[in-house]
Amino acid sequence: MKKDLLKETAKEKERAIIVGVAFNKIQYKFENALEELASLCFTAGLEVVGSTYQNIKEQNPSTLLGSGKVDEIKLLVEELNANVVVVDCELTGSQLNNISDIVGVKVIDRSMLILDIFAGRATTNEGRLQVKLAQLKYSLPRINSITNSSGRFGSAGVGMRGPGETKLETDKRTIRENINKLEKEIIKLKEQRLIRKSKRQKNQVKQVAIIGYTNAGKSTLMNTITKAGIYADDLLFATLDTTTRNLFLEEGKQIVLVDTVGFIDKLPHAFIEAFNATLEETVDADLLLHVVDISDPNYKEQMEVVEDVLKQLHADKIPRIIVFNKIDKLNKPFVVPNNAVIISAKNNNGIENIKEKIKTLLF
Ligand SMILES: Nc1nc2c(ncn2[C@@H]2O[C@H](COP(=O)(O)OP(=O)(O)OP(=O)(O)O)[C@@H](O)[C@H]2O)c(=O)[nH]1
Ligand SMILES: [Mg+2]
Repeated sequence: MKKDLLKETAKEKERAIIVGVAFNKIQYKFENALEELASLCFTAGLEVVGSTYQNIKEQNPSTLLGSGKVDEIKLLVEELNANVVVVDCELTGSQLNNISDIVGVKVIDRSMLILDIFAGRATTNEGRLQVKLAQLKYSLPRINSITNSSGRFGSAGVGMRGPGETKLETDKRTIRENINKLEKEIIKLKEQRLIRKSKRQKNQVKQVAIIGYTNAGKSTLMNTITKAGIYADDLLFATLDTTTRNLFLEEGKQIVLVDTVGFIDKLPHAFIEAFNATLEETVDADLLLHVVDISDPNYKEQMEVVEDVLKQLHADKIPRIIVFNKIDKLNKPFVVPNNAVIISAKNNNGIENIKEKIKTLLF
């Protein structure tokens, strides 16, 4: 036992080359995008040893990236002794295979990376079911390349983590059967959720969902307001399962507050499909608290991503309060717009303003 543990700790991290991708953008902050991709890699347990990027003007169908870029990546892999390449967008199965054939190591895309992080994070039954479903939906059209890749490069490591203890089945039919089974289980859970919802509506309790980009401070805010004791950490996707708490504002004014999974740029398609149940907590809300990390240089882009995802969920018409968070990290003056509050969730600063705004908007 002890020996195995030693082996485990001594095991070297996979060494990754990360590849930023934009599609015919005039201005694109590759530096910021690569920084976020590197954080995702770190969260997934990869060591980033090198990076490159490409603004793709004409897509090369077989590898997406231009052939010169793929050759450059091959050189980087050899020079830096990397054993995985992470590309910052979603790739088809054959693109994954083709790039991997040229560069000579495993290739994973952004969606695989995010789903892999989710697989390591889900703690509730529902969370695990949804991650498993998302992974299966992602892998179904790519099954050949995933099988090839695990054959060539071993079935361990990032991008190969099975949902829970099981390995991804290699047979398409089995995958389809599993997808059906999971969808049925999730529907059952959804029914329970609907019962809870109708109870809530009968009692006329309003639901407020805390939403926002990953790492914005949603769980910290939830903890500060309700003493919920939720895991909050400087990691992307620290929260994967929703947590619900009652919050008493004043006599006759009680709400249900929900902490939700964070959003991120280029969320995997399979995620939105599979996480319907969790994301419905957002759609069902009477009010959204959109938490923004004002200290992040990319906060405007992150707000746009959140707005985009809300549109995809048809939740963009729900009234919302913008909560600019981490004011303690800001060293320049900031003019707060009318529909917003500015707080430090960590230092318990400005929280009363949120409660006041909620009261005015909901009661
Ligand atoms: N300086 C500062 N740090 C904060 C503040 N609020 C949250 N943080 C830190 O930001 C990090 C992320 O906080 P979380 O509450 O986990 O963020 P989240 O939005 O729930 O993130 P995910 O669940 O990963 O999407 C943690 O390290 C927090 O301590 C704040 O007001 N000021
Ligand atoms: Mg969280």
